[in-house]
Amino acid sequence: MEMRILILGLDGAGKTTILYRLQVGEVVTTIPTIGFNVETVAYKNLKFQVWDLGGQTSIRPYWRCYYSNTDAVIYVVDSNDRDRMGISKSELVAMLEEEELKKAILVVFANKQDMDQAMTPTEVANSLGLPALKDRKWQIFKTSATKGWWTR
Ligand SMILES: Nc1nc2c(ncn2[C@@H]2O[C@H](COP(=O)(O)OP(=O)(O)OP(=O)(O)O)[C@@H](O)[C@H]2O)c(=O)[nH]1
Ligand SMILES: [Mg+2]
Repeated sequence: MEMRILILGLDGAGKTTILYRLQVGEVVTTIPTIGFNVETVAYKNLKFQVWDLGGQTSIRPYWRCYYSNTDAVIYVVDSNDRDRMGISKSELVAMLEEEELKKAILVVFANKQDMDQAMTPTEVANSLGLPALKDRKWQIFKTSATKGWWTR
């Protein structure tokens, strides 16, 4: 059985870096994603079809074209981007209201934790309003896609 996973979040959050970290275990040089990247990631006897969508303002409206049959969403946040935490929250809230994603698991990556001024995962969770979510399983991880680690 193959699980379908979407990686969403604002532009520059680190989505593409995470996708290739997961797939090949390396940091790749990225350019802003126009459209999407999709890769198959195998882990033990599991197979994931992972979609990484572009996060720029003008292409966020297309996220919804990819929602159907999604098992999990990895929502990536640049933990240093305090000024846009509110925008990130509204995009997340709008996404979670979509009927097609009602059963999807939400995993938040508080990314770029290698930087000095990073908000803590608790601060990120609160800024995104995660504690107030109803009928949604969610989990937050602190990650550094470039350094290559993630932890609860
Ligand atoms: N310091 C640091 N930089 C990171 C980390 N993850 C990604 N970056 C950098 O952030 C920049 C943007 O990363 P991308 O993976 O292209 O971001 P994206 O979310 O795919 O952006 P869009 O495709 O525009 O939506 C790149 O220069 C990455 O190297 C991280 O954990 N720490
Ligand atoms: Mg990208």
